[in-house]
Amino acid sequence: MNVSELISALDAEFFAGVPDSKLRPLVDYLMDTYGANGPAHMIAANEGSAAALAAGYHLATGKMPLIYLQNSGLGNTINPLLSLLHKEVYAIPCIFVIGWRGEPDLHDEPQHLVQGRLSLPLLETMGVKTMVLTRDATSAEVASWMKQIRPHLEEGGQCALLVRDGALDYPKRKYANAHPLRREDAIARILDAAGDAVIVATTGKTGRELFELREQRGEDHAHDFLTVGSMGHAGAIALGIALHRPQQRVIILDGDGAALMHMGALATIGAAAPPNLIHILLNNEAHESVGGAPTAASTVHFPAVAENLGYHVLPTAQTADELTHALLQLHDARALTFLEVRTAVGSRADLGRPTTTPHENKEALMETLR
Ligand SMILES: Cc1ncc(C[n+]2csc(CCOP(=O)(O)OP(=O)(O)O)c2C)c(N)n1
Repeated sequence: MNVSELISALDAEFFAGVPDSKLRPLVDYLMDTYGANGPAHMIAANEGSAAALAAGYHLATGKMPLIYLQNSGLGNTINPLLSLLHKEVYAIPCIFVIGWRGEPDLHDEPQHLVQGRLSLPLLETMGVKTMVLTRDATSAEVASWMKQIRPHLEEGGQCALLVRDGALDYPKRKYANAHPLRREDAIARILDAAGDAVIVATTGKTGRELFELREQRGEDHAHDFLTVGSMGHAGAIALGIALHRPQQRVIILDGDGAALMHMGALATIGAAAPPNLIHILLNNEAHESVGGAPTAASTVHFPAVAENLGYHVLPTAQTADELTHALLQLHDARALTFLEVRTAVGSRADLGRPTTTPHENKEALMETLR
């Protein structure tokens, strides 16, 4: 279904969400039509924040907002859904449009399987009336379903469209920035300098590139934690390791979208300040792994934030040479250190996926940490 037909059928005028690869047609349409930070469309730091933004829109206008997300982010919305939006609390009607990773009958990565299986029952348990949007669904069907559930929405209930693969169409938008350094090349240089450090990589293509680089270098994966799900939590995972293995150097390979998603973790890390922890932010100002739509990073000065939170901060690296220079300084770091690396938007078309399971990854890393 064409995205603009879907939006007319839903009769929505305000959109907030976190980008998702399955919802790329919707996100690209919203970017082309409204940009990312206007009154009609906001890309939020996390899905709970998108739901709260939507609540504010309803309070201001009385109208019904649309919140979009990948089902991985459903957990982030549960708190505002059940204690803010729900009809037994503030009764704020809204429409969720949810990209369905791990949908039944389609192959998907291990981190999506449980969430995929539970998405529909979870929504039903929370009282969210849900329609599964398939490839052959029509906008007339969506409009008639909306009519049917109108009493539920008028009472302050919520509804969701759970979007199956290929259900939405819109031409792909291209995203780019002015930075020359590819993320994969940055990770390769970081590996050259990492020695026996443990690396906690963020969700998405960073972990996939790390995995492939280890294979290319003939190295095992026993020093890496790939954080295949749980976007935004790599920093806190690394903090837990660093505090309890003080002799072990630990590197966080973070993304700007992920760092923003749970930015409070930076404060916790700064407060604990383990001297064996290095936080490297691969900042492409984009949610590159799910299509490339922007994050709020273009208006954030991460090094200044990190410095104020208690990190020792190295100069930002924008080129491969600057990165190599910064990594030399990291070698002697004896304090919690932050390094921002500016990277291009993009990745190899033939990038693979980890061939080991999350369980095997965990066991191997724990063996290293023992
Ligand atoms: C809670 C949650 N929301 C959304 C996603 C989908 N998702 C996976 S990677 C990603 C983008 C990550 O962006 P960033 O951290 O900037 O890294 P980049 O992909 O640009 O390297 C998103 C939105 C997810 N896995 N989990």
